[in-house]
Amino acid sequence: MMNITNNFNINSPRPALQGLSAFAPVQTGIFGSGFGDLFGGLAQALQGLADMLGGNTSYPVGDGSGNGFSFLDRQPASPMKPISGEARIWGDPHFIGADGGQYDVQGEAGKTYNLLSDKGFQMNGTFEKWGDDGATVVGKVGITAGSNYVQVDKTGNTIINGQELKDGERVQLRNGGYAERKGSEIIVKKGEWEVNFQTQGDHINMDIRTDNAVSDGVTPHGLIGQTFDADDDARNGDKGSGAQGGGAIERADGSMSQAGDKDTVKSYEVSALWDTTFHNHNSDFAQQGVYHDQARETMQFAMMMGFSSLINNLFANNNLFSGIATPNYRF
Ligand SMILES: [Ca+2]
Ligand SMILES: [Ca+2]
Repeated sequence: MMNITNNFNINSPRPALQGLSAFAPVQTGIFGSGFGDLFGGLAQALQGLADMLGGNTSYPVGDGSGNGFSFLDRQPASPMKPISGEARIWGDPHFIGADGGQYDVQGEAGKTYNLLSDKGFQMNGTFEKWGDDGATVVGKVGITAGSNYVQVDKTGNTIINGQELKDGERVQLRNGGYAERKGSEIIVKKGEWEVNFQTQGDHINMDIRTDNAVSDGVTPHGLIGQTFDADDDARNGDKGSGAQGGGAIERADGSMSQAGDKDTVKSYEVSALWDTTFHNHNSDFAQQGVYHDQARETMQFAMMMGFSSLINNLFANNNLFSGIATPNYRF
C-alpha cells in the first residue's frame, strides 16, 4: 500500500509510529481482528469527521497507562517550556514548593488528599492525627500510575501491585519505571516523576522531583503538584497551627486562595488512596479522564488513519473475503 503517513507534516515521529501500531492489521481469520480493524477504522474516521464538523477535540484515552489511543496524545504544535524541579512534604505537614515557596496544609486527620495529579500519575496521601493540638502528618501514600498501584505507609511497609517490596529489592513497574526500597527509604520512578519517601515510623517525609513535568503537554496539579508552575514566583502561604495552605494553593476555579483560607483545602479531598476522580483539580487528567488536544492536525491525522485502515481492510488481498492470513502489509 502507499505510504500515507509520509504525506503528513508530523512534528514528532513517535505519535505517528504509535498510530501505525494501533491500526496495524492483525492476521486472523474472517471473524478475527480484520473486522475489528474495519469497524475500528470506520468509527475512527466518523469520529474524526464529526469532530471536524463540530469543533469538538476531545478523545477518550483509555486508562491513562499510555495504551489505547496513544497516538492522540501528541504534544501541542508549540511545545511547552520544560518544567523541572524538586518539592518536599515533611513533618506535620510542611510543604516546600518547586519554586521554594513554603506553606503548611494540616487538612483533617483521617482524610485523604490529592498531593500530585498529572497524566498517568496520581498521588494521594492520608493524613493522621499528630499530638493533641489538631496537627496532622502524612501516614500513608498511594500512587496510581497507569495500571500500577503503589502504597507506602509510615512504617516503611510498601506494597507494589499487591506484592510487598522488601528491603534491598527493586521491582519494575508495568510499562516502565521502578520501585526500590533501601531500609526506610522508598523510591518510586515512573514517567515524568520520581518520589523519594523517607518513612519515619510515625510519619512520612517525601521529595518529589521531575526533569520535565510537562513533557506530555499536561501541567500537574494537587496540593504540591501545582507548585511546578513554570514561573519564578514562590508560593508562600499560611504556616503553623491550623494552617490550610491559604495564600499558596489554588481554589477550584483556578484563582489563588487568600491568606487565612481554611476552605480551599477541601477541594483537594479524595475518598480513598486510589481515588483518581478529581472533581475540582485536574479532573481532565485523572485516570478515567478525557484528554483534550487542541492541535487541529491531530484530528486530521486520526481521520486519515481511520480511512486508510478502512481502505486497507476493504481492498487488501486475502483479508476479509478469504479468511486467509494477510501478513506483512502495512501502511
Ligand atoms: Ca505532565
Ligand atoms: Ca511558582
